[in-house]
Amino acid sequence: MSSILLSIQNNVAFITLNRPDKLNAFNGEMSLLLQGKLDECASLHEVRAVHLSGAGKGFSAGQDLAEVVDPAGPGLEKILSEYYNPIVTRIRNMPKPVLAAVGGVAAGAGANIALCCDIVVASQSASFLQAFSKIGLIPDSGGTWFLPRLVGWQKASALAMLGERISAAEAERIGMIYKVYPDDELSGASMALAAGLAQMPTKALGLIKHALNASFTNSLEAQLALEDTLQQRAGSTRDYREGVKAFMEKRLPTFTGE
Ligand code: T3D
Repeated sequence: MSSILLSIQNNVAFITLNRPDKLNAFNGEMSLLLQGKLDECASLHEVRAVHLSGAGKGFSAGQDLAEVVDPAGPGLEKILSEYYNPIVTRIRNMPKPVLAAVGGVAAGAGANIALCCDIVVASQSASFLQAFSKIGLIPDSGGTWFLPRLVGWQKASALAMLGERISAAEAERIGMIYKVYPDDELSGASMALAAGLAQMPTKALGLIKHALNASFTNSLEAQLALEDTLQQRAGSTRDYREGVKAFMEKRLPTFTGE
């Protein structure tokens, strides 16, 4: 069985991290496979939202530590530049929403791959852990970039340095994730969210992502100019015309992602 599964239903691509006996820890093969599936999702027109989850009881325990102690394994430099960084940039640059459904522990790179998604939901029993400092590393896979933006400098420092495991409820409370659901409701709720996203104006959602990606490094003036440019693009879509027409006709819009 492949360590990454992909199925597409009703315009949603379901990607599953699939090494459940290893808590979906990433090895090189799995990282490269995930990159390939993300490319597929980005290029397939029928895919209008991506749902990322883990098989079994974890989301992902991050790097498979058995691989890093293997003398024949990849070195640290390769692990970041060839495995994790391209995953994070693919998720952030994909012009479609990516939702992470965290149904168990998300640790190390596993946590930060979840946190780089556009919307993160979790089950009540899920947990998040910047495991890096426990083994003498620093948060990677964008952790030092996303964490302060999500939860502020103080919480980010504490989470990164202490490496404490925090509950999904705490992650929601501090703004690290969007929402927590009871364990038996996560799957249905996250699929419904992804299904809803897949019926929305896909190009506008991609442009929202583009604007948010730039917002923390732009000046206000630069961000206003970017909004202006991107709004012109959104305004030239079929979905914008349909949204306004449907509003005027007092009916629900039918968006096609065009
Ligand atoms: O050089 C580099 O490493 C560069 C790469 C950096 C990116 C990274 O992601 S670094 C961070 C790597 N991840 C970790 O350090 C997390 C290590 N795991 C844990 O701290 C705990 O396992 C968890 C908090 C994730 C879960 O705890 P718990 O009590 O729910 O489960 P467990 O019993 O510890 O783990 C279950 C099994 O999964 C266990 O195997 P066993 O004893 O049943 O055969 C455990 O060894 C295995 N496992 C968990 N995490 C990993 C792992 N095996 C390999 N790699 C792992 N990361």
